[in-house]
Amino acid sequence: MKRFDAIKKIMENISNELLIANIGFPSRELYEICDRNENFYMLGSMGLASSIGLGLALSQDKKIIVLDGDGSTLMNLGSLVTIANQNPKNFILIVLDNHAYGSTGNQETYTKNTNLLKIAKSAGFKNVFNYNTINFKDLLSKNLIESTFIHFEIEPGNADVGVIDLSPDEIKNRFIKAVKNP
Ligand SMILES: Cc1ncc(C[n+]2csc(CCOP(=O)(O)OP(=O)(O)O)c2C)c(N)n1
Repeated sequence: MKRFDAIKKIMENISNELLIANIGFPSRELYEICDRNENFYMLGSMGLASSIGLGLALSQDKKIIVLDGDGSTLMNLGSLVTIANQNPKNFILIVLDNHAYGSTGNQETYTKNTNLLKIAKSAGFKNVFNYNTINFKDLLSKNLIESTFIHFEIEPGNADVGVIDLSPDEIKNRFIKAVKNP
């Protein structure tokens, strides 16, 4: 399964959760599949989707889902340690691991040898799952009491989707409204 279908599967189960999407094709594919005010398309800062998600999780009660890439997770591994230790219960990090820097041409990352699921466990995440062995819908409906890391192994490949035709300000402002919306 490629990223596009993986995001589609995830979105079939989403209701009012706030979602932070990684830079590049993850955001573009999400925009094509299911644009909504609750999506924050992170445009510039590779590696920082999980940090942005953590800040949001700590500052309000809504559930946060971060869709990150393996390359970006590797770029900011320290964020896993910070999240696991802060441990907000309303935080779910899903790493779409295509073993590649997909958005810039599928150059291989090191996750063929380096196991992000084991790293998340070692960082201290209590809830660590392989997406293919869980029922994501059930997980979302549960009242989790700790932060969650989900490893979703996928094949490399970007869908033929357009760019996001929202300005950075539009993305930010409508997302802030969605965060504040009771
Ligand atoms: C600091 C920094 N380095 C490089 C880039 C260029 N860049 C944008 S997306 C990307 C690849 C991201 O790969 P990954 O996180 O694995 O996600 P994928 O695109 O494979 O879903 C790169 C290298 C950037 N935006 N910022």
